[in-house]
Amino acid sequence: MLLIVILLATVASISASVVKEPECDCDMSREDIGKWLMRHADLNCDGSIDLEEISQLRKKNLWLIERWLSSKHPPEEIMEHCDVSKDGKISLVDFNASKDTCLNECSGRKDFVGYIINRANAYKYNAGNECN
Ligand SMILES: [Ca+2]
Repeated sequence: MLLIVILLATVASISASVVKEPECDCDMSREDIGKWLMRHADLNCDGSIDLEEISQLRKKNLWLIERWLSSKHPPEEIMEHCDVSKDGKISLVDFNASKDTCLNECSGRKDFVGYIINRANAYKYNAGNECN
């Protein structure tokens, strides 16, 4: 009996320590965002996203006031959070491996989809230069 109580207490404490992300009603999964990035933001088709490509993505899709607001988070900061291999480029492997630091919050993913991806799709950002 004591063993069962200890087992249940252990299971309860493990369950309580697991923090689940609240439901995210984002239009795209993080995985789909990574695929979109590699398909549409990789301007030189080298299979990864560099500082210049991040800058272009912002410059072409954000309004002036939004670019000014986003300047609090320069491309170098994005690289710091998403470039796991630290080679100056965000590959799909980097993106998939950085789920705890790069677009890790629902609000960030929703903003990225709303401000960047939806607009880029609307006017066909990088149309005709898609690598895959
Ligand atoms: Ca690239």
